Amino acid sequence: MQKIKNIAVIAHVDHGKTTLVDELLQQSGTFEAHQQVEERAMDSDAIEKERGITILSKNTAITYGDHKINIIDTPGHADFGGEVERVLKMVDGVLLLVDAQEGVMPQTKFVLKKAIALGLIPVVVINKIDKDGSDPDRVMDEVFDLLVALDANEEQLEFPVLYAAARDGYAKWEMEDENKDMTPLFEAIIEKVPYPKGSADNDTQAQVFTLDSDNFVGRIGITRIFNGKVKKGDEYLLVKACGAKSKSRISKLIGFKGLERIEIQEAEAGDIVAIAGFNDIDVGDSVCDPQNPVALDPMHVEEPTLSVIMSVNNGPLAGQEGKHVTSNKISERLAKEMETNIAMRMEPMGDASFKVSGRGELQIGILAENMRREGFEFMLARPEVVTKEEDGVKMEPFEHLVVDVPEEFQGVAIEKLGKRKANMTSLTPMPDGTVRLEFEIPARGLIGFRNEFLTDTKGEGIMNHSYLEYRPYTGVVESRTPGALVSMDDGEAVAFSIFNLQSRGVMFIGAQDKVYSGMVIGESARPGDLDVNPLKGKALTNMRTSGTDDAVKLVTPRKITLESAMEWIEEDELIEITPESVRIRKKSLDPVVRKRMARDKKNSK
Ligand SMILES: Nc1nc2c(ncn2[C@@H]2O[C@H](COP(=O)(O)OP(=O)(O)OP(=O)(O)O)[C@@H](O)[C@H]2O)c(=O)[nH]1
Ligand SMILES: [Mg+2]
Repeated sequence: MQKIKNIAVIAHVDHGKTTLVDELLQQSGTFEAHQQVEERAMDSDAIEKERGITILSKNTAITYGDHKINIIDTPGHADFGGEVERVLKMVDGVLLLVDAQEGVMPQTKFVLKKAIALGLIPVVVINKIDKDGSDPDRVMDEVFDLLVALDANEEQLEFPVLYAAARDGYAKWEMEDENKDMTPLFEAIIEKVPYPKGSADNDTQAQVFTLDSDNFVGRIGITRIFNGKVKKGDEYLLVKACGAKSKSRISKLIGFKGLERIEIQEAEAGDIVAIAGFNDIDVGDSVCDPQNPVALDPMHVEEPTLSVIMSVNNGPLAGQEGKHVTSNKISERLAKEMETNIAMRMEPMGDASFKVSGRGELQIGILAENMRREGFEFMLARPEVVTKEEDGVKMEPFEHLVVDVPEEFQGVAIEKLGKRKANMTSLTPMPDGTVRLEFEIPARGLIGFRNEFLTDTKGEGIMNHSYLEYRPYTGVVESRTPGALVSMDDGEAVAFSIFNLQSRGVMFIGAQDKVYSGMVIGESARPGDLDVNPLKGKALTNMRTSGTDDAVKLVTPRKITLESAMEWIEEDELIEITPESVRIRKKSLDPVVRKRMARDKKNSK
C-alpha cells in the first residue's frame, strides 16, 4: 500500500495558503524543469485570478520521498467557510497558517474551531515572518490561547509550530534557524500528520467532496476513499444524502499529480481520486460496495445566514444586453449551482423570483458575477439576514468582527458600530500605532457598513468578520442615511444636466448613459429621495470632461459594482444586472406610486 498523507491548508483570508501550496508543488519537484507555472497556480478560475482570492477549494498531489501528499487548498474568506467545513472531513491533518503580523483573525477562529471539533491536530505555520511588522511570539501566544478557548485536548495543545515565509520559499522550526527551503515543513507533514485510517481490504466506502465536469465523460466527483478500492470498469452503489441509491460503473478514474490529472486504473483506501460514470453524482454522496453498502455520514454544513431575492429583469431596458433573461433559464442555472455549492440554498418565490441564500454578500455576489458573465440578466433585492425561531424566540445570526484602525479613528468606529448594535469585547493597542477592536454584532448591522467605515477611516481601516452563532433578535438597526437621486425621464443623460446635478450629491452615471424613469442615478447629499431630470438642457458643444475650464467640469461618476450596490441599496430598491451594466433602480418605477408609499410609511411611524 502506498504511504499517503492528506492535508488541508486553512487560514484567514490572504494569510498565504495558495502561495504556500505553490512552494510545496515547486520544491517537491512535481513540475518538470521546463514547465512554466503561474503564480498562485491553484487559483485557476477567472474570478479567482482577477481578485487574487480563492473561492473554491481545490486539491493537488505531490510526491515527497516515498510519500504521496494530497493537499487541499481552501478559501479564507468567511463567505466561503462552507467549502472549508466540508473539506476538513476528507483530510487527516491541517496546516493552519497565521500571518505573523495580523495574528489570529475571525476566520482563523472559524476554521480552527471546525478542525479541533473533528479531532485534527493542527500543524501551525506562522507565515510572512519576513514582514517588517511581524511578531511571531505574540502570534504564537494568540494561537495557543485560541486553542485553549476552543477546548482543544492535550494532544492538540502540543501542536507543532513552524515559522515561514511562503512567498520566499522557506519554513523553519526555530526563528534562529537559517532561511533555507520548505524541508522542515515537508518533515512536519510526514512526522506529525497521521496516516489515513481504514483499509484497502475492507468493503469500498468513498465520499464526494467536490464536483467537476468534463466535456467527454460528464459529471465527475472528487472523492476521498475511506475503505476498500475503486477500480475503473467496476460497478458501485451511489448512496445520496436522502437515502436514494443507484448502481453504475466507473467509466473513468482520474488521479492527481501537481496541476495535472492522469487516468488511472485503480486506487485504494486513503487516497483522493476523481471518478466519472455516475450521472447524478453530488457533493456528500457515498460510493459504496454494491454487496455491502455502508454509507458515510452526509455532510453537515452550517446553514446560510443571508438571503437575496433574485428576479427577472422587468425594467424598460430589459433584454437588450443579455442572452438568458427568462425565469426558466434563471431557475435552471440556480438549480445547477445548488448541486455543487452545498453552503447555498434556492427557493422559488413565485412571480418569476427566487430566494437565494448563502453565507454573505460576497458569496452571493460571486454567483451573480458568474451569471452575468454567462450572459444572464436579472435583478437583485437588498440582502436580508436569515432569521429563525427557537422556542418561540426570534433569532438572528451574529458575527465576530475585528476592525484595525489608526488610533485617531477609534472613537468614530466605536460610535458607528454602537448604533449598529455591536458589542465591543476587546480593545488592543497594536505595536504599529493602530488599535484592534473586537465586536460581536448582528449580521444585519454589517450590511452596508463597509462603505461607511472606509469613508470614516479615510480608507485606512481594515475590517474582517466571520459567522459566530444565532442569538435573540436585537431590534431595529440603523441603515443608510443619504437618499437617492432618481431619474424622472427615459433617455440618454445629457452632460449639461449632470453638471447641474453634481451639487446635489454623488453621480452614478455619466453623459450619454441610458437612464429611465425610476432609475437611481446618484446618491443625494441629503436624506430622502429626490426626483431629478438628467435629460434637461441643451447639449453643449463646449462641455469638457477635464481641463482647466472649471466652469463646466464633470466629476467622474462613482462606479457601481455588483457588491457596492448590494451594500448600498435600501428595501425599496433593486439592482439591475446585465452582462454589460449594473444599475440601481427603485422597485416601483412610477413616481406617483413611490410618493404614496413614502407618505404611507411616514404616517405609519
Ligand atoms: N510578505 C509576504 N507576503 C506573502 C507571503 N506569502 C504570501 N504572501 C502574499 O500574501 C498575499 C495573499 O496570498 P495568497 O496565497 O493568495 O493567500 P491565501 O491565503 O491563499 O488567500 P485566500 O485564498 O483568498 O484566502 C499575496 O499577495 C502573497 O504574495 C510571505 O511569506 N510574505
Ligand atoms: Mg488562496
